Order: sequence, then C-alpha cells, then structure tokens
Amino acid sequence: MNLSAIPLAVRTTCPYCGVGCGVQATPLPDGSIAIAGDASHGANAGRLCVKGSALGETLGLDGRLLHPQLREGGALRRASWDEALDKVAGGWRDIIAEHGPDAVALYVSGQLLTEDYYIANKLMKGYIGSANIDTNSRLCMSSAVAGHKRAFGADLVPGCYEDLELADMVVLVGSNTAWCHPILFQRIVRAKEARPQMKLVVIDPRRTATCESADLHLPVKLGTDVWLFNGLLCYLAQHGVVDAGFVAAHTNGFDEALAAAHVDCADPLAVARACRVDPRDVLDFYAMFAATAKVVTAFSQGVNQSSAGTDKVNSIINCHLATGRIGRPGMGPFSLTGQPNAMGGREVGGLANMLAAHMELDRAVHRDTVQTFWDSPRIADRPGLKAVELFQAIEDGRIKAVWIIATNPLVSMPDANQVQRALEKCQLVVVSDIVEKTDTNAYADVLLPALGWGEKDGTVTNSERRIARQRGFLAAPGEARADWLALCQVARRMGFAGFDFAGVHEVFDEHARLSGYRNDAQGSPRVFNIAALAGMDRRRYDQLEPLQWPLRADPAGAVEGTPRLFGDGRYAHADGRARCVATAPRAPAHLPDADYPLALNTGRVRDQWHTMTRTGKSARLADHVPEAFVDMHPQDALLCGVREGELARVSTQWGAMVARVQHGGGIARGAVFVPIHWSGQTASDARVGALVNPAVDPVSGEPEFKHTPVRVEQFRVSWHGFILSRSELNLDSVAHWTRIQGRDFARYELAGRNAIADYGAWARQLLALVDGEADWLEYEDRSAGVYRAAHLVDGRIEQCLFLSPRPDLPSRAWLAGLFGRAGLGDADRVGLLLGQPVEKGADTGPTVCSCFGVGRNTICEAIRAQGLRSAAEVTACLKAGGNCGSCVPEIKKLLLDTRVEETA
Ligand SMILES: Nc1nc2c(c(=O)[nH]1)N[C@H]1C(S)=C(S)[C@@H](COP(=O)(O)OP(=O)(O)OC[C@H]3O[C@@H](n4cnc5c(=O)[nH]c(N)nc54)[C@H](O)[C@@H]3O)O[C@H]1N2
Ligand SMILES: Nc1nc2c(c(=O)[nH]1)N[C@H]1C(S)=C(S)[C@@H](COP(=O)(O)OP(=O)(O)OC[C@H]3O[C@@H](n4cnc5c(=O)[nH]c(N)nc54)[C@H](O)[C@@H]3O)O[C@H]1N2
Ligand code: SF4
Ligand SMILES: [Mo]
Repeated sequence: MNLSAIPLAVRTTCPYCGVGCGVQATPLPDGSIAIAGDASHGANAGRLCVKGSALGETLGLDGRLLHPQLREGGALRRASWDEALDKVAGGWRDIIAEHGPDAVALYVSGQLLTEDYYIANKLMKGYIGSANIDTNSRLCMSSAVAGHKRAFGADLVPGCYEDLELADMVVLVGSNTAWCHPILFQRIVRAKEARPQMKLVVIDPRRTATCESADLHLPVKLGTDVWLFNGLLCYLAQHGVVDAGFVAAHTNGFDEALAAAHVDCADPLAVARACRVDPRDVLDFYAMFAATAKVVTAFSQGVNQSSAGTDKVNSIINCHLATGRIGRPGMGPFSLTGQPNAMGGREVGGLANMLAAHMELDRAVHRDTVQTFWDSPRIADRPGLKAVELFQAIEDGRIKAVWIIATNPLVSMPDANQVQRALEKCQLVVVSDIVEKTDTNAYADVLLPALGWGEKDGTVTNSERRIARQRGFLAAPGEARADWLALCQVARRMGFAGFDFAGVHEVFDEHARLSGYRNDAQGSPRVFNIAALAGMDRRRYDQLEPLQWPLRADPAGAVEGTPRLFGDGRYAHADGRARCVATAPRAPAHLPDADYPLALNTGRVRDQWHTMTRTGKSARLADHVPEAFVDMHPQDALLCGVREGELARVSTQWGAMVARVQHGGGIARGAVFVPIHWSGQTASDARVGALVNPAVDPVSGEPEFKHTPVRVEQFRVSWHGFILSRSELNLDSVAHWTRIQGRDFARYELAGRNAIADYGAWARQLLALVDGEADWLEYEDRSAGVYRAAHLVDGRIEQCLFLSPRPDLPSRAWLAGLFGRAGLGDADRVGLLLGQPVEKGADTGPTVCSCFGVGRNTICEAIRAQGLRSAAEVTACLKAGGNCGSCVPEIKKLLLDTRVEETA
C-alpha cells in the first residue's frame, strides 16, 4: 500500500469565534481541503458550526494579497519585501527621531496569534518605548477586562465551558449565543435536553435565535442591564439569599455596592419600568436566580459595547460574589470572548493600558520585571491611546504613522468616516492583511501580505483560557509572510536586538518564560503562569495539546491545566479579596430626539464573520442573509414611511447607509438592528460603522456600538433588480448595489433612480456584453416596467438580469440552481422569460440550512405536507439541521410560524 497516498489530517483550531473549536484539516489529492471537527478537542468534541464547516471554501487564492505593495504617485505598485520593510522601518525611525515615540502606533487584532501579538507588544512597549499599541479587542472585550480587573484584581475568567453544562440555570446577557458561539450554545441546549429542569434565561432587546430555546426571555430596553442586575442584587439581599459568610471572608465593598443599587433599583416594579419589561418576568427571573445555587451568567457584546459596559460587567459579577456563586462547578460569571485569540492578546498585554504577561503598566515593579526580562532599552511608562482616541490622534496629527494588522478599522470602528479622514491625513499608513482589497487597504501607503489560516503557525487561547495550536497545512502563497516575522524584520531594521527567533516556537518559549519570571517575588503571584511550557523545542511545540492556564508541571514533568479559578476563595487583589463594585444605572451617551427618534443596535448574523473577507468567499454561507438589512418594528416602519422588502436610508448624526427594511427580528418599538458585515467591497453604501457614535465607556474605552440615535426614511428608487453573473461586474453607475458570492456566479442586488429608455441596450452595457451575436433571451413589459434578460453561452446560462418597479422579483434560489446545469432545457428558457419556474417545487426559497442547502420553502412544504412536529422530524425528513445544528433555532421558528399560518 502506498502510505503517502493516504491524506494526513492536521489538527488545528478554528480561526473564527472564541469558542475555539478543534478542527481536522485534511489536504486532499485534488488540492481541496476536507474540514471536520476534532473529536479529541475539549471545546467542541468533534462538532463544528456552519462557519467552521465551510472553512475549506474560504481558502482559495482569489483576492489574496500575495506581494508587498507601495504607494507611488497615488497608486499602489508591487514591491519587494526588502523595499517595503525598509520603507516601514525608515519611516518609523525618522518620525520617532523628529516627533518622539508617541508619534507612531500599532493597531492590531484579536485574530492575531499569540506569538504575533507578543512581538508587536514587545516592539512597541519595550523598544520604541510607547504604549501606543491598541487592538480591535478594545471594541470587543475591554469592558470585560476592566470589569474583571476591578472585581478580581486581574483579567481572569473564573470558569470553563463545562460549567455551562453543569449549571441548573444559565443566564445569557447581551449574547446571541446561538449564532455567535454556536457550538457552546449547542452544548447548553444538549445539557438542557438531558436535564429539562435546567433553566435558560436570555436577556436581549431582540428576540434572537438564542431565545427559541429559552425558558424566559427578558427583552430589556437597550442599555438598561445595570438596572436589572442592581435590582437583582437588592432582591437577593431582601430575600436572604446573600451568602454573608462568603461576602465577609472573601469580598470588600458589598455594603457600598448594595447601597448604590438601592438608590434606584430596590423596587422590582421600578426596575421593570426602566427596563420596559413585564414586571412578572423580572420577578420570575429574580426568583429563579435566588432559588438556584448553580447559576452561570454568560455575557457578550450587549454588555461590553456600551458607555456603561464596565459597570454592566460589575453589576453582574456583584450578584455572583454576593451569593458566593463563583469558582465552583456550574456557577460563575462568564465573559464569552468574541475573536479566536481575544484571550491570547490579553495574555501578552496587547491593549494600550496593559503590559505583557498580565502585568500592569502603572506598577513600577512590573515595568522593571518586563524590561529586565526583555533586556530592552526602554519600557513604556504610561498608557497609550485607546482605539477611538488613537484614530483621533492620527486625524489631528499627533500620530504620524500607523501600522494596522489583521483588522479592518474603516469598517469596524465607530464613526468610521473619522477613521477614513484620519488615514487620509496620516503620513505613513502600513496595513498587513491577507486580502488585497479592503476598505482600509485603500488608504495604505505600504501593504504587507500576511499568512492566513491554514498557512500560519502558532497558538490561540479561547474563552475558557484554553491554549491551543493553530497549525499550518498549506504552503505560503506568493510572498506572504507570518505577521510576527514581518514585525521582527522591521524591528531589526530599526536596530533593535531581541527580535532574532529561529521559529515561532521560540517566540512562544519567550512568552512562556516571561509569565513565570519573578512570578512570586512581588507578594502576590500572577495567576497567568504558563512557565511549565517553557523550553519546548519545535517538535514538542508542534505536539502541544490544548491546555487551560494557569499551568503546573507535576514532579514527573507532565503539564496540568486549571479549568476553574478562585476555588480557594483567593483573588488577585493584594489582599486576596474580590471587590463588589458600586454601580449606578445611567442612560446611553446619546439619546434619541426628534431628528433621530430611534436607537440603532448593531451586531452579527449567523453565517458571516465581521467584514466578510473570508466568509464572503463561501457560496454556502452567502444565502442565509444576502444583504444588509434594517430590522424594525412594523409600527415604527409605518411611522417612518418605509415598507418591508424596500430599501431605506438609515442615518445618524455621524453617517448614513442604505439597507433593506425587514421585520421579524423580534425588535421592540423604538429600536432598529443593522448587521455589521457589509463594507465598500460588498455594497455601494452599507457600512454601518459610519453611523455609530464614538462615545466610549469611561473605564474601558469600549465604544457604544449598540446604541446610536438614528433616523430611517424611504430610499426612493424607480426600479429594483438583480443580476446573477459568472463574470464580475462594475455597477458603480447604479444608485444602490450589493454583491454576494454564489456557487458559480456573483449575485448583485440592485436599485436605481435612472429612467431607462432602452432596456436591452442598458442591460447589455451593465452586463458588459460585447458580443452582438450572443444567445440573448429577453422579455419586456414597458407599461409595467418589467424586464427580464438572460445571456446563454453554448446553451448554458452565463448571466441573467431582472427588473421591476417593486422589489417583488423572481426567486434567486431557483435561478441559482440553473447556474449549476450544463445546459438549459426548453422549460427553463420559458421559466426565465416568465420569471418563475415552470416545474413545481423548483423554488426552494432562501437558504435556512447552509450545510445541506435546504431552503425555507422546502422546509415549510414538508412541515405542511407531512405534518412534521419537531426539528428532529424535519432533520429526519430533509437532513436540514442535521450537521452543524446552527439552523435548528430557525427550523423551530418555521415550525411555529407554519402552524400559526395553518390555524389562522
Ligand atoms: N456568526 C458570527 N459569529 C461571531 C462573530 C461574527 O462576526 N459572526 N464575531 C465574533 C465576535 S468578535 C464577537 S465579539 C462575538 C459577539 O457575540 P454577541 O455579543 O453574541 O453578538 P452581537 O450580535 O454583537 O450582540 C449580541 C446581542 O446583544 C444584544 N444587545 C444590544 N444591546 C443590548 C443591551 O443593552 N443589553 C442586552 N442585554 N443586550 C443587548 C443585541 O440585540 C444582540 O442580539 O461573536 C463572535 N462570533
Ligand atoms: N457597528 C459595530 N461595529 C463593530 C462591532 C459591533 O458589534 N457593531 N463589533 C466590534 C468587534 S467585537 C470586533 S471584534 C470588530 C471586528 O472587526 P475587524 O477586526 O475589523 O473585522 P475583520 O473582518 O475580522 O478584520 C480582520 C482583517 O484581517 C484580515 N486577516 C485575516 N487573517 C489575517 C492574518 O492572519 N493576518 C493579517 N495580517 N490579516 C488577517 C482579514 O482579511 C480582515 O481584513 O468589529 C467591531 N465593530
Ligand atoms: S463555534 Fe463555529 S466559529 Fe466558533 S470556533 Fe467553533 S466552529 Fe469556529
Ligand atoms: Mo469581537
């Protein structure tokens, strides 16, 4: 047998969310990569969600940045690495010489590997001597970090995933776990199925997919969480549930926190009024929490991304400290981290106000420890600028050079037009990315091609402190290089010693050693300690199994992890006690008024990752939500003069965009929800970051992404349309367009203001059709304003275009099916002209199950025709929901809706 013919699976870690699932990637002989869950990985035990399952479809080299580029005379041109690195190092040296170290900045990302992050931080804080390095984790986890530090004395997540299964009650606050941490959510749902007495409470202004499995949903008004949790603290005190022994032995500040909560929140009815929820639901929640010892309260961006984010975090932690429900199995507050390496970034001190290895920038003894260990010429001695301030400093000229790595701030920052202005003015903008065209790259003076997932090597740490390897299984494409290497090469060119590493394992080794360096000498040992992994050679590093820090080596040298912290009641404050923090509820920074009467909430959808540079490549992931939408209550829509399915202009004091109006997202009156994923690459005008106000939390500096006063009004157009095309098109002449990837084509949704005199000529021009003899099918009803055209090549469909004055256009799912055919039959041609399939059942509807490509119509028809009663029956019948399970909440909703329709 030829052993070399057997494909070898590489065990690695998913590059998306903070669940940190283990992945088995198997390069196949045809060049494709088979992706499967790693059954031996503690986070996911073999399961993957839809984004993880589709990883193999995102690895193609189309659109990749493969060579360094330099801006010259306005345009970018290809350059050698030497030239590019010289330009960066020389530029930085000159700017620092003239304006000092604070005139340069790094803006990095929780999607870097720990080793990349370690080097970036070392360069900036130890060698350049400035702390002007911040990261997109500022936009994500910084309120949790600040809350942890206030409560525990260090940024420590007490529990682990298993606690969510062991709990008798799980409270999800500001977290759409079903869509954003799907595998963790499935673990909760499975635990609940096994123990139906386990309760799930969801606290979210929207009725999200996560709510489909909840026993209780509290649709609190945006921004009112401190009211709710302060009210809970009062209730616990009023009902004798406070664990006085624990509070006395292990905490400080309880009385002050309770007194502060009492001011506004002693009466659950007042709390219910402030949160705009049914008082009975508030009381139910409080009673359930009071009666259940094993409670986990898990939270995410609905908590963190707020001008009161840090107080929200502490108001939650207070309730766990008051009841002593922390540090034991099945209980505790739990921050769900967003990015794959949000936690690793915190370990290396990637934020502007931190030092490496969980040490503090404002403690002289820590600065000395780090500088001595690094043997570095300098050490930053005061905090650098946090993300929002950092881009303001670029705009006003205090910062003259910025190097952006693995993040797309022109899309993801609040007041994103300000970021655009800042980068336009900045003397030297360096961007390291894996794709060539992003909104941010458009402002780069130097573009550096990075290795992407599957190519790069290193470690990441997930939400439960589990360090795991990402392993490369693909060759470096073009001239792409690892981010840590590019950083070291610039550092060396700037004349700094301390950046010579034979490989990424040596970077990890240094990081591990630093965590143990002088680690008990300063009175309170630092909890973050992974020194047990120091000294690994390349082979041992490659074999590293997932481990939860802090780590210990047993006498035989075996390394053991720690699933839970604080079991001994000791915290990281100098006195070993945790802090209850007094918090007072306050309103968001900017309130709706007559001009901007609604509140804009922003967040994620199930099948896309952030600015879509990777998930956007997968056709399987494209269909679930094909374009930007503004979800709103039907009555608000009526008042704004907009209708479901039509386009609306959504604007705030900071910026504007266009999105399709949608109901059904379970939104209360007064608020709207817009997804974050669209950029200038995927739509003419759908970058929601431009609308978001730049207010930040005073402690953490995290932006208020979930609350901006907004106005929604009609976006007037004279026609709607769409194109499916095998070739890429330029649609800049159209008032509104959005692009999404199909299996063998690109799909463009369009809307226009222009009057079209000659449909045929106009369509051919839009489709860039030059061949006058092309096989062209056309239907025109001028009086109705309806037009349909298709371009065929050798009997196969090449492009099609549909126009109507209203958005009631033919089914894209049916047409997408035609692109998969070798040739079109007569019935298909007739269908194209009719604008609907001739065959029954050919229109499967928008995709619900992305894994098996099962559409909404197919599911609803099966529910009706076969009387299906449960998601399990739908799966048995259609496979839908049977792979990753991400769509099960939606199938449950369809079951409900279809039955409601029947009885109506
Ligand atoms: N599919 C997908 N998954 C992802 C990502 C992705 O891009 N796509 N990104 C990852 C990253 S980096 C992150 S940070 C996480 C984010 O994960 P989540 O935080 O779960 O996601 P979001 O959609 O940003 O926001 C969560 C919810 O907060 C609610 N919310 C808004 N305001 C409030 C409030 O005042 N109080 C409460 N209680 N709730 C509120 C919103 O309605 C929303 O449903 O997801 C990770 N996972
Ligand atoms: N309105 C609104 N805005 C938000 C949020 C919100 O809820 N609402 N959430 C915020 C949050 S929590 C987050 S985490 C951010 C995320 O926002 P971003 O970090 O800006 O989003 P990404 O699309 O993940 O950007 C990652 C970039 O790095 C590139 N990349 C991928 N891998 C690598 C690599 O290995 N090396 C390098 N050099 N580049 C790589 C990708 O192509 C992409 O361009 O968005 C924030 N912005
Ligand atoms: S839940 Fe999905 S996106 Fe998150 S790590 Fe697991 S497979 Fe990746
Ligand atoms: Mo995030």
